[in-house]
Amino acid sequence: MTKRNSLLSGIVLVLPLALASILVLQPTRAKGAPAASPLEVQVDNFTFGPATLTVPVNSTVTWVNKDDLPHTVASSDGVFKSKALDTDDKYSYTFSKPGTYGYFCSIHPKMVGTIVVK
Ligand SMILES: [Cu+2]
Repeated sequence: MTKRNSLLSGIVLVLPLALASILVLQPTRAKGAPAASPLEVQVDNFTFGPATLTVPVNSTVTWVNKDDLPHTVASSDGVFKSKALDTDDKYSYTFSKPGTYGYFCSIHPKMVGTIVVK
């Protein structure tokens, strides 16, 4: 009886600590260094960089326009399309299916890029 009670009180003591450490550790991790490979495509000097980005399924890719004139991000087969992005504007799309997604800038169609989703 006594043994069981002390085991129970042990659990009662440890459980809140475990929960607290989860709560404390989560934000710390989120605040820490960005993910090893930021899923970001920089639009600069009429170029998408990297031109080809490979990401896991369910990744959200963000395009950032670093050029001083507008660009768009338009999927070749109409899966996604941004509005015209001014300088420092961002556009994000989440890829929920594997595949190869070619895209271009509808203002400057020679600007092309590819997202490979695996
Ligand atoms: Cu453009």
